[in-house]
Amino acid sequence: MDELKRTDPEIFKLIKDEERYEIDSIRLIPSENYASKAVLEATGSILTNKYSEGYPGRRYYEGQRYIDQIETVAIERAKALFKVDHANVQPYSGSPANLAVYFALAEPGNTIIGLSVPHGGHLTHGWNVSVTGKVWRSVQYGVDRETHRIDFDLVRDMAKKERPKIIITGGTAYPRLWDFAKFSEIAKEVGALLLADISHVAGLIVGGVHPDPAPYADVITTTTHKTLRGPRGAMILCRNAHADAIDRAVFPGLQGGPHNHTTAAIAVTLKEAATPDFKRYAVQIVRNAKALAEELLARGFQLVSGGTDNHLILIDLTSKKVIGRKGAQALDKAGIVTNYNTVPYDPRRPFSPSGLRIGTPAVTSRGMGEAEMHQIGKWMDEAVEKAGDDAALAKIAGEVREMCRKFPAPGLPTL
Ligand code: DSN
Repeated sequence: MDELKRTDPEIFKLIKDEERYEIDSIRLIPSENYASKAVLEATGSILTNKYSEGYPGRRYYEGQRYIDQIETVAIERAKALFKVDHANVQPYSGSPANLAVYFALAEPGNTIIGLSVPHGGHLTHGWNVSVTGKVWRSVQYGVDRETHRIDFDLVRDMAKKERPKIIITGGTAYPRLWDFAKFSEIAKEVGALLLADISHVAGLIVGGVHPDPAPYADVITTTTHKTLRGPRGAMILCRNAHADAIDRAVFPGLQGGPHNHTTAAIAVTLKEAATPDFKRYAVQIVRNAKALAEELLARGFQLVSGGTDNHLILIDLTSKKVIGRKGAQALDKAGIVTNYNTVPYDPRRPFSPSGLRIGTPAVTSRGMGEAEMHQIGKWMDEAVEKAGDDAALAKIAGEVREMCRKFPAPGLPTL
């Protein structure tokens, strides 16, 4: 980045500081990862110079001889990897992708049903502060108070009563598997379309360690940067019957020119995700999450739903007598990056909730395994215990740094 250093030393320095932070900390935010060098190179390429509104072979700008080929490669790889009829790789991120689906398949005021945010859903699944909860009539389901698992009786009763146009599965803080077959059964019973937002688990699906939504969902949305380990972007995958409506909703309905540098990086990501190495990584993400959950449970942490089946763990810190925000701040000082989060039926407010959300995709990308997860669980316990004792937290951060240097992160230099 010599030229950046010369042109804008201030931004250069901040990027280098962030780089050092990403190398020297244990990053447990379940939606983050380390994209490969190849993905970073495509993202930072000259493709950022191009405008190409439209789709391959149907553009509103001349000069698309290479862009058309790049987008076609990305589309074909997405179709093959996720076993779907149609792929749109242009959504700027997950939120616009979900918005495009509602815009394409439901009229304003039609009912949509999704998992509520305090129970692990996403803002764009119809939460009331999101445009998706204002333009469409949103009714939200939750998890069972005891088991913290999706309450399918509730979903079925709700669907029968509300007659939604779209039922949404998927979330951001649900540590269990999504039963797409069951959701599809309910959707069919009430004549609704099924949307599977697999943003968090796309990499696990590709790796064969999470059920596959393709046989059940009418439409699938996914970001490309979480377990899938690509650039910040998204895709909409669907059956042929919905292809035209989805494409029209993305462009010209909601977006202008696609971000071609991202499209190229998505293509690279999909190539990487089709390899045996990626499958091994996906299997290890789940093994690591289970090992970390086991260590935390043994140390008296209370886990929502009692554990995990996927890449993420939701901790209710109440048993440790620390609130989520304080816990996350102490952990950050100890070199362990997490995010505070609500837990189901949380008596506290979203800005200062009771929980912590963690996950294993990024540490798995660094090659860490079960032994390191047990060590991380030990450090987490110590750090939460020592919240407020900056010297003790700094000591843990030193140990964390030492371990991190032994596991070079993809896309980042070795120190
Ligand atoms: N904000 C993302 C997450 O952290 O899960 C979801 O969009």
